[in-house]
Amino acid sequence: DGNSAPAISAASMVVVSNRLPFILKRNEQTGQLERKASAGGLVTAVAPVVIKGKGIWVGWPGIHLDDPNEPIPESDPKDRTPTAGLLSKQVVPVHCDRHVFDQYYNGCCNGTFWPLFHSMPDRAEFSADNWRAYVKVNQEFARKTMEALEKVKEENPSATPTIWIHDYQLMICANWVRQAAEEAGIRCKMGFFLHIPFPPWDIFRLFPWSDEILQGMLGCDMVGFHIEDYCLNFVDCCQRRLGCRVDRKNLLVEHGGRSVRVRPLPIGIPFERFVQLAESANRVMLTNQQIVLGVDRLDYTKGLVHRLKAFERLLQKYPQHIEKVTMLQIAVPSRTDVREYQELKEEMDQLVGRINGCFTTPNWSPIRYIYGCVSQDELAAFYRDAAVALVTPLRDGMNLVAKEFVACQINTPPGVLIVSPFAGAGEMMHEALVCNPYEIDDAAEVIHRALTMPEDERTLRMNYLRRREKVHDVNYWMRSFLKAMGTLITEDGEETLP
Ligand code: GDG
Repeated sequence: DGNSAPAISAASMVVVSNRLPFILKRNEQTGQLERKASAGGLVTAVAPVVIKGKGIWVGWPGIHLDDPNEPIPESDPKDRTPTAGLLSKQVVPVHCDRHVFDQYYNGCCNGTFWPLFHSMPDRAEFSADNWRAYVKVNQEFARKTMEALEKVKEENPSATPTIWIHDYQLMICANWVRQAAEEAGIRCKMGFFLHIPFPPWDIFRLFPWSDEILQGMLGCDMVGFHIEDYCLNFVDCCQRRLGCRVDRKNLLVEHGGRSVRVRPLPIGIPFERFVQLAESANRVMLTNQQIVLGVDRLDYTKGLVHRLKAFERLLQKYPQHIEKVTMLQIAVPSRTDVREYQELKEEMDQLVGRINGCFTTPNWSPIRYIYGCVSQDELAAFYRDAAVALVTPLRDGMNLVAKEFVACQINTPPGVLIVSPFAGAGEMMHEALVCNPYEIDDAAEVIHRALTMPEDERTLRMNYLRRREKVHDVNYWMRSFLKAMGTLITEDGEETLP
């Protein structure tokens, strides 16, 4: 069962992320707060460890409350999601002023760090006001994390708590926690994981307060990234910006009299859960069509415009695919308050309209474009029944869609994965076809090759891809994090470090 708790645990873990693992909504009729589950792989893997080890999750509840002391509701008795067992006392919500939060989240996180860390500096805006808001919100998260730390310590005085801070929204949180914990005489271990790429020095140095970011991350004992390239970029920046002594071979950075470990920890997916979803989902009703599938948040890093143009080029160059192949693109609305995202939506609408207008016949349209979210069952069916998955971001930390697609490929013969070398996933999924999304002509060639690939080659490639993801699933990732922290508890007690 993909939803069951993994056989790993960590006592007193405090997870800190921008969002809580569920969001709060106010019921219009009753006026009561209710939990609304989020379905991501991260929550599936991490929530059971927090629940089992009597830990706490710190994060923004997705709503601005007039009374910040309004209690968090317990989960609904009918709730079967991974966070159902998370008691309200295991949740510490972070509240901020609406305006400051907007400057922090839409401004600094998504208007600056997101484009910059994806090596698109021209899209980044640098604002001292937004940076001040970022500092303020991180400080508030640190204060709440300290509260959580004191609570888990009370609950289990003999354990050494592990604090796990997530992602680019919280890069400068650690030092305040470290300081407060020292003053309170609480020993703890701190780890950080970045879900997006860490850029090379030449890009990173553009950020006016880059030194504070590095110092913030180095407040942890261990800093994790998806792949080694990002680790090396980080180590390089520490050396060049802060003058730290570094060890590139063992991935260590010396800072403030401590040695900080830097580790590649590629995230995985709940593999078995996706297999089960694919086994039970209904057939996709696009008879006699080869489906070329794309699934993304509507984000300029995902290369959606390039992808549509590549598909258009395919139809121009290889008209034999007309009426035989349909591109199905799901684009989930994302960050709709940010201008760049509104403009991208416009551009996509126009491009889909132009290509469909150009190629549509009385019986067929080349592109089915869904601007919205589909259920996980539907998603699994699309993954299963697609002939080709196009995972062609311009830049992507890892990309889980590539992994979910191969997990769901249970039909024989299977389909083909096309992946960009600029996604973390492209680094490890060696048996996929590789396609540089910037090169439209070549991308069209690669799609053609995928659509016409012999069955035995497809089977061979897919078998290898699936085997790797099955072993390196999200629980494996969770375990690797705890190992890297030296806080994994196995049946025979606490593991020590090499
Ligand atoms: C960040 C990094 C890194 C998508 N459409 C629907 C839907 N999804 C789900 C997918 C997948 C997730 O959203 C997207 O994950 P990605 O990894 O592709 O991308 P980001 O959101 O940018 O995530 C990324 C990740 O963090 C983890 O570290 O891999 O590089 O950018 O799980 O299944 N789910 C449903 N309906 C949809 O329409 N239910």
